[in-house]
Amino acid sequence: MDVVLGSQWGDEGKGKLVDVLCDDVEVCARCQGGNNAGHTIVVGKVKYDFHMLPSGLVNPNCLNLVGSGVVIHVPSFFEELENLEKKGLDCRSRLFVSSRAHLVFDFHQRTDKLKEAELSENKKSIGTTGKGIGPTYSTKASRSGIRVHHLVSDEPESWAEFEARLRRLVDTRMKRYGEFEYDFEDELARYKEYRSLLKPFVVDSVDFMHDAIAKNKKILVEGANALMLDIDFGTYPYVTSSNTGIGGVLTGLGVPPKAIRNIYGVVKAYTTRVGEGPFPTEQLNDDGDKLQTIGAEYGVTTGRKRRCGWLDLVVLKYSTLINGYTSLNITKLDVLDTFKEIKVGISYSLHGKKLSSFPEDLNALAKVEVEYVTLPGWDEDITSITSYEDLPENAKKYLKFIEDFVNVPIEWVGTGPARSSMLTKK
Ligand code: 2SA
Ligand code: GDP
Ligand code: MG
Repeated sequence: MDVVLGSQWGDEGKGKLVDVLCDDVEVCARCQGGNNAGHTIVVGKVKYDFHMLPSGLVNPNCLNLVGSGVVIHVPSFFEELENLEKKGLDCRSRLFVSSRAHLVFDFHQRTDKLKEAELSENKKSIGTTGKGIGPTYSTKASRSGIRVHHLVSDEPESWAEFEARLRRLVDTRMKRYGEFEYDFEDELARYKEYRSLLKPFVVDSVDFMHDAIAKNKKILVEGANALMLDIDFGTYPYVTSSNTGIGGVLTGLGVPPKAIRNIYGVVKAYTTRVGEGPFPTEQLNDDGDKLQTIGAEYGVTTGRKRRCGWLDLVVLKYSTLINGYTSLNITKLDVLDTFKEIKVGISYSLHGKKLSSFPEDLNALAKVEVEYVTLPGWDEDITSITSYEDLPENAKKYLKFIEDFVNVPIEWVGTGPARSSMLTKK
């Protein structure tokens, strides 16, 4: 089993690597997150946007699992499925959903926005996607959540229990946020229909994964979001609500660590972040604007402009310590083509003293001074280059600098959005 993980603040281009690797993968599994994630995959002239469904669906021979650690908004699940079908993908027989995954309801999405509005009064909003991710993981952790099996169970008492659980959940949220607009009966009626619609997709994902492992199937796990958004190791509280690092693979799929072979870290050649929170190498200047424009840095889910800055190797080193990458995919190198000089953050200082580790305290992180090295650009269009050896010398030096700094080999380099724009370095 191999794993693809985001090493920065997301949108590194994980979806594209998953698509490239899925050429000969038999099972592709999502382990955490929900439809807050967004991956764009470009195959020929067709552009696919994925949110909650695994990117392995693009490959017609690949089975796809939405694992137990994922949170599922059922209407969005079907909407995404139908959109992929409209683009010609035959998905239904290859898509499976864990019975243990938690459900996101419309009231979770409503309260996500209400909480953000509350926080914004003190200028402390997180900048969530508004997809109900935080509220759903909260109800999961407080043991009042509703899982897929609660919805689809055939036990005669299950529907009444589902209704009671949902009512209790809505009542507690109304107590917390006041009487927000929400049509309980309408939501309940819709779920009565979703029951039979969702059922054919539902599996015991522990059996599903362990059967695939026992049969030695080629499995790829697709991480969503990224390490710096991890609920434990990211820039808390400006994070998402799941474990986006390697830990989330184990807890989200119910597989043992020894089943994992390669851990691929996806690293954008610069850094982006959507939403609020500290970002030490952010460039609020022409360089940042240029990265944003050339990189077409807009959120796939919300359309928000992504904040942009230089590559931060302090972040990448921290991320490597936690996730243990066996190799890296540097993506969007082509976006740097026209920069005369490229900066890379290599250390942080606080009050004049170099820090030995990534600060957990956001007051400290907000004040760090970043030490940069400046590397020469290559001033050449690399988008039509087809082999790693043919990259300009300065581009190779840039890559070597990253490799040496984090001591992890680079295996792939992205030079454009298309599936074919991926150089392999062996
Ligand atoms: P949430 O909605 O509770 O998970 O938001 C919490 C924080 O996590 C960030 N987050 C993301 N950051 C980058 N990309 C994400 N996916 C979309 C994309 C985002 C979009 O691929 O572009 O379209 O805006 C993603 N999802 C969550 C979020 O910005 C908050 O900082
Ligand atoms: P993910 O969430 O990590 O899968 O990444 P996203 O799909 O949200 O964002 C990455 C964006 O960059 C997508 O629009 C991709 O099509 C695009 N992309 C991926 N790799 C490359 C690359 O090497 N060069 C360029 N120019 N674009 C890329
Ligand atoms: Mg994304």
